[in-house]
Amino acid sequence: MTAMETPVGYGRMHRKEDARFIRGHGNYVDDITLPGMLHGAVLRSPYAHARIVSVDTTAAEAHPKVRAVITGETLAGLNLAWMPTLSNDVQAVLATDKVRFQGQEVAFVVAEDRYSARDALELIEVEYEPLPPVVDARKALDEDAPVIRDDLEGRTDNHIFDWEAGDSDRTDAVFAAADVVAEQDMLYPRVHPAPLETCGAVAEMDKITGKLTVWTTTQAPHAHRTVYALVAGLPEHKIRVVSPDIGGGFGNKVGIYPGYVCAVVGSIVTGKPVKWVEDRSENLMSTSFARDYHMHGEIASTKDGKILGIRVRVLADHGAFNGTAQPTKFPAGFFSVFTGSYDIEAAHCSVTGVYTNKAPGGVAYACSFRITEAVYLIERLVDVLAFELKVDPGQLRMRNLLRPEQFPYQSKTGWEYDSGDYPRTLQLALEMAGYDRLRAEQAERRELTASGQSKDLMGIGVAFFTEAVGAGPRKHMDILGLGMADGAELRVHPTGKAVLRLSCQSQGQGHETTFAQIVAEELGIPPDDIEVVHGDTDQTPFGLGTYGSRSTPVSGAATAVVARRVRERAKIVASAMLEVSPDDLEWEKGRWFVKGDPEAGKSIQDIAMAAHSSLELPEGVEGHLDATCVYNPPNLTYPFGAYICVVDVDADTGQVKVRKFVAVDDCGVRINPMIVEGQVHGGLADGVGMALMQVMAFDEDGNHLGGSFMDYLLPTSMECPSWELGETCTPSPHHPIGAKGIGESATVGSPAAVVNAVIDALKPYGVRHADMPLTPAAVWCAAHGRPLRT
Ligand code: PCD
Repeated sequence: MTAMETPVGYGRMHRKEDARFIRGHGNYVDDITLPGMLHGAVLRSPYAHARIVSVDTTAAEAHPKVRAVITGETLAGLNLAWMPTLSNDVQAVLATDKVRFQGQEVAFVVAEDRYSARDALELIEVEYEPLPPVVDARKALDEDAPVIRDDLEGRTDNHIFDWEAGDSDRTDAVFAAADVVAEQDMLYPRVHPAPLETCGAVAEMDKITGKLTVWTTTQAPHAHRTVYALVAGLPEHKIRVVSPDIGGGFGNKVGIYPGYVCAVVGSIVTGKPVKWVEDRSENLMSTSFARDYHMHGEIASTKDGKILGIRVRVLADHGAFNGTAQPTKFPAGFFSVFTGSYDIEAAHCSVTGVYTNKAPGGVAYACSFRITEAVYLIERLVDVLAFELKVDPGQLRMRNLLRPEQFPYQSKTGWEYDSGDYPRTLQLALEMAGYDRLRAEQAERRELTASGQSKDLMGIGVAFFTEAVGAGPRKHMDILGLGMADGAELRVHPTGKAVLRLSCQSQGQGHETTFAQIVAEELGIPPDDIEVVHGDTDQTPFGLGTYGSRSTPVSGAATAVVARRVRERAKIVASAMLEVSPDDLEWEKGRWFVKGDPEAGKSIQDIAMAAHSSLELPEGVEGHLDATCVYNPPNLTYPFGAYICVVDVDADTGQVKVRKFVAVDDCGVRINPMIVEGQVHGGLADGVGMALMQVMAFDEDGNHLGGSFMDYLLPTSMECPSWELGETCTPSPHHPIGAKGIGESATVGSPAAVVNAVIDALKPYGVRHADMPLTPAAVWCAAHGRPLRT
């Protein structure tokens, strides 16, 4: 390990939380054990679509260790059989009428131990009447398609919504006048966030105090508490949601799952704490999936490669309940950022959402609300255009990128990109990769393959992405009516140590370190002297939580603001201590001193003690050193990056090896470059997984074919090259410290780079596109013009 200085403020610094994580002292939901705690297990539907004729729990109830069996009927009696989803739909907590996807929750057993709870599931008799399922989203709107949501009044089809963005007339006009139009169907397959820690909850209802405490895997503890209060009619101040250490979220832990609600009901019914933790298959089969976008994209350009317009039609498979996570006004999330990083004249998209008999969700898995789909679409389209025009995809991008002087840039679909210098970032990536040398090597290789001397194909993929992260502003963005702003509170103790309380929630990103670094940078208090408290609604201010890489853009801003407020308060205290006017004081990191007399100064630690002492403060100035802030972001932040991937493809087997990957990211000011690099490494691995290995497949009966890590493949170090990272820095002009989010950038940008590389390798075969995942079979079939049988 390289030596690392501990800076006061920004810079590389080992993560404070790692001391407990790498020694096995993390405290996850499943580590929580309470006296008298019982264990819950969920009975799940074996069918994708079936009517429930009857549920007989007699035998399960007779099991000696079973304390309660809860069914949809029990919940219906409490008015809890259905709960709201993040998209203002409803979802069954436990099924009453029908099951609508394989793995859906049907009953909940509470027993003395986990094994008995599981055993008793087998004693429940459910009679099902199977119904034909809708598996293929493209058939969901057929005349004769079975209606999945007959629970919704007046519902006669599987249509959820139509949504559009951009100017369709203008786009049509631009297309009509263009020299070149290329179009491409592409599927962003259903994938899953698959965090290492599955979801779970421990619920404890204290009947004497009336207080409900829920320790749970949530990325948004405050929002969950409000939803519990509204749905169950419990007083909000009597609910405490605690999100302890979280073993990865990736969007999977944004929503509320039936198991959480059942644990709460189980505790109310039995009067004991109830723990429910799902297993791996349950996580993969029933919790929030991501993507599942069938896209038809068109790109128009002049004959010399100036991109003029983009037109897109999307069919979105939302599963059995519309539970996608995004701000209310955006049913397709931020998909309308699909114009990407290019200077174009017009754009339009229309998105149709449909129900199918699959698990609900549609979370922004490592993606700010469907931006991954948008980036993949545009970056594939640009390569399709390069293919048609027979030009280099790197040069085609360079020619069309937005120029620095165009920022702040108003996109054709309504976004205001805050800042960027795209050509510089792409140029750096091309140089780092040795792009020209790579192309020369590829040309030599192609000659060898053409003359039959080699079977090795080489591909070079370029992708450039722009993200929009850090939702709100709250005026435009809310989830279930809760505006997207976040709070921070800072308190400096008499001895100069501090505690920072945050509404956002770390799932492994290192907030205990980076947020302490923000305070350290602003106040000069060493990061080790700052305790970061998060994930407990009793101890932290209200806010909407962590997803969409919003912690740094929103809570990070709130943190800088509270630290600056404390600094201003410290100035008044220092002026009283030094008996000078505040206007005569100047700040340097960690102390206020008298202008022109640097010796006469007081450190922040001295000031903290004085603020709590008997020192006489000016009229109206309260003592102590505290501040609070609710930060309502004026705009999103727009990180961006240029990625270059090099692959070797075995022409005989279709096996792809990622040889090299260069990633240049720009997330504005970096608080902790080491953490930023770790975030990028993780996201790049995700991208390789999605591009080459991952898909949630279903058979024609709606059986889930990816219920274990034997079938749903996660990338390991074996599939990943040694990442080569570069950096440019274009600060966000509206963020107090100029930072933009980074947590999801690499997952957003990398799939397109990998796919572009593989398709580039197959160019000698005339291949222009093939859908992810590019498994050996998919690559081989694409190269040989055969249909891929899935
Ligand atoms: N940073 C720095 N600098 C800058 C930015 C940032 O330093 N400029 C750092 C911070 O502080 C943190 C990190 O980095 O620590 C990140 O950040 P952000 O971007 O802000 O983000 P956040 O909010 O914090 O987080 C979230 C994200 C997401 S969203 C996801 S998916 C993922 C990521 O994060 N997840 C995860 N990453 C991660 N990691 C880990 N380890 N784990 C996890 O789970 Mo979603 O929407 O939910 O789907």
